[in-house]
Amino acid sequence: MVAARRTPRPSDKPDKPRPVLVTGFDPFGGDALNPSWLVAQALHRRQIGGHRVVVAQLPTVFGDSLKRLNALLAAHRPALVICLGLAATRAAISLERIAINVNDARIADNAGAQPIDTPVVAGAPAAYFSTLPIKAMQAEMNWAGIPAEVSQTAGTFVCNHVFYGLMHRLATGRGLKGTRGGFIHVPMLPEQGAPSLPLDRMVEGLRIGIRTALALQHDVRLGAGAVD
Ligand code: PCA
Repeated sequence: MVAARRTPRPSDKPDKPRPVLVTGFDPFGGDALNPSWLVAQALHRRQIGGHRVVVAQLPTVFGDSLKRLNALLAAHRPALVICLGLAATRAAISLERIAINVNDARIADNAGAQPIDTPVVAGAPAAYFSTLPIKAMQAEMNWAGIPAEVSQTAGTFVCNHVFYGLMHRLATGRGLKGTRGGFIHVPMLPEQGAPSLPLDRMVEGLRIGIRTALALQHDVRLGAGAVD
């Protein structure tokens, strides 16, 4: 007797590694460009640690930025999510430790909104920690000669808004079990002023950071605290 052929099921396919999602923002506050988007673009379609990088731009707008991010999370179901933004006063790649549940805008966003002391998600926890191995990522970037630091605040503008919304969705959203993520601020480009970092060093720093995050499920114990 010939054994009946079993109909192939989707689960028979060898698991394709889920992608890494990297986002950057459009220019804001009168700037002509936003290096966070240039860094993201430079990483598009790269293979890092066996995963393909997909990138997308978020608008520097409260609310709309998170709608776009949530749609991207649903579409890609990434293994890892890194949202990038510009922090013009910083000299190093800033690995953000914590997202807080507040919007308090010193300047208007790109749609003219300037919320003051509103929650990102009403009734949700006060804060979430990044689930990226930020200490290990900092160490690996520094060993490669790229300035990087752990940052204790992502501010209270659209970057923190997106960071908080991302972490809340990863903590509570369906189909995102095991997805880790966080936020990284990058400095200005040399042509924008000082302090700054050249684009190729930011891109290399991110490549190293992504590789490290994919390789390590848990962070290493290294001091990177701040006294003030
Ligand atoms: N930086 C801003 C928002 C967009 C960006 O690139 C921030 O740090 O909040």
